[in-house]
Amino acid sequence: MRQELAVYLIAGTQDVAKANLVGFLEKALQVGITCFQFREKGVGSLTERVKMIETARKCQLLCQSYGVPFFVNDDVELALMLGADGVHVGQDDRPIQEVIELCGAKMKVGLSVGSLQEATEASNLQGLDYIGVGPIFATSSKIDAKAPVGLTLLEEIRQAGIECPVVAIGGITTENVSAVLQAGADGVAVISALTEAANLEEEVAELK
Ligand code: TZP
Ligand code: MG
Repeated sequence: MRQELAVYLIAGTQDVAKANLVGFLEKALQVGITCFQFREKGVGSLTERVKMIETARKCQLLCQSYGVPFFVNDDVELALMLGADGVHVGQDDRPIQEVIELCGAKMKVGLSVGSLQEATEASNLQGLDYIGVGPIFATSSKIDAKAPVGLTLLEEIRQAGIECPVVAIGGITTENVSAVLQAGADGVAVISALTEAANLEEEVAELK
């Protein structure tokens, strides 16, 4: 799992130019993203379920053709229906124990944490494949994002001896990625660094 977390793209229709998620994802796969999470959420996201499922399926097929894991954000039903490679949930989504029971045998499971306590609890769960730690820095890609936790939380997690795979999220750019990895993350999950990149190929290379 650790290597797949290196450059983890999260995106939905709302995040990409001209609402062309599938086109954007294909470019990102061509230049070497290592994981993808389908996250249709917020203003500008697809509202029709049929369209949403159709788009998710196209993204999944693309990911399969590049050998890159396809994760679904929040929507356990969709992840199971598609036979996704993984599902990612937050602290306020379906209880993680339930998600592991439903999905754990079939796919990878990731959980967001925003404190040392949440990270400790997560590390004691059987069947959890990685934690997403953040938001590390301020982000404008998630309206209800909590206050940034900074690099210190990553350091504290590793100092506490928590060894599970960690992907850092929130405000990560080519400017701060080396500090983020230095602080203990195995990889970085990003929206805007890639969806707003002037040169996608260079951006992915610099995030690695
Ligand atoms: N969860 C915590 S921060 C965030 C999510 C989905 C948004 C990350 O977006 P960006 O543009 O990489 O800061
Ligand atoms: Mg969520």
